[in-house]
Amino acid sequence: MSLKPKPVTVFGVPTDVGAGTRGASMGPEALRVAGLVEALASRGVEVADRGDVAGPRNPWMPPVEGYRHLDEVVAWNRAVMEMSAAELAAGRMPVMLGGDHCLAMGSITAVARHCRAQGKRLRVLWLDAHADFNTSAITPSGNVHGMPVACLCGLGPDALVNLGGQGPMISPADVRQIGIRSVDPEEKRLVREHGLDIYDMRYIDEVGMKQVMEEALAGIDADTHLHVSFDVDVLDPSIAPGTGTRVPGGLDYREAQLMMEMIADAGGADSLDVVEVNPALDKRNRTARLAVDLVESLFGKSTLMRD
Ligand SMILES: [Mn+2]
Repeated sequence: MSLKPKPVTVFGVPTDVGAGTRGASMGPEALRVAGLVEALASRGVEVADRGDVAGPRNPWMPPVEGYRHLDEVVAWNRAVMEMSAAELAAGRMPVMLGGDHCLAMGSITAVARHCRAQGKRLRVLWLDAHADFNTSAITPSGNVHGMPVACLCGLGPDALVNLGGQGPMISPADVRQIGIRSVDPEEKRLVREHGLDIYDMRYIDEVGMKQVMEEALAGIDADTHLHVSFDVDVLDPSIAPGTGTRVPGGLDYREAQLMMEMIADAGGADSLDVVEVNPALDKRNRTARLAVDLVESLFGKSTLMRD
C-alpha cells in the first residue's frame, strides 16, 4: 500500500492538566523546536501549523471523587475534539502535539465520530508503557492521563464518556496496545475483563516487533481509519528521558523505527497524537528530536536503502 497523500494539520495542546508531573505543557513547542513541521514538509507533505488551542490553567489540586482537574480536562479535550473534527471534515490529517495523554480522548472522540459519519472502520494503535485503562474507582492517583482508553470505551465520567455525544465512542476491539509494561493491579483485572488486545514488552521480546506489527495491523484496509496515539514513554528511558512517567524496559531505537516504518508500509496513519514530551525532564530536547525522527518514519522515511 502506498502512503496516503493527505494534507496534514499540526496543532499544539499546551497542558499537563491530566498528568502527575508538570511540564508536558511545554511539549508542543519542544516538538516544533525539534523541527517537526519542517520534517514533514521535507517529506513532501502539505503541512499547516495552526498553532496552539487554548484552555484553562492547571490548578494543581488533589483528586475530587477520584479525578484530578476533571473540569479542566473536559475543557481541554473539548477544544482538541473541535480542532480535530474540523480538520478531519476538511479532509486533512490532524496531528495533535500534547500535552499529556488525557488529550487523546478529544482526538479519538473526533475520529470515532468521523468514522461513524463516513462509514469507516476504526483502528487505534496505542503506543504506550501504560494501558491507560484506569477508572476513578481504581486509580491510585486520580490523574486522568491514566484513564483515556477506559473513558473512550465507556468507563468514566459522563462528561468524558459523552464528550462528543452518546458514548462509548470506541470498543476495546478497535484498540491495539503496544509496548505496555506498567499496569496497576486493579487495572490489570479490568483490562482482562474487557478483552483489550495488548502487545506487552514480554510479547515483543518473545516474538519480535515484526510479528507484533503484522498482528496489530492485520485487517486494515482502504476503509479503515488508522489512528496512532504515540506516548513517548513507550520508548526506553535511556533514549527518551524527557517524559513524566518513565518505565524501564521500553522500546529501543530499532524497534521503534521498525514499528513506525511498518505503519507507513501499511499505508500510514490518518490521525496522530504525539504526547507526554516533557522538556523539563529532558536533556537538550533529545526526546522531542527522537519523536520527530520517529514521526518521519511514520510518514515513510526509511532508515534503510529501500527506496
Ligand atoms: Mn499514555
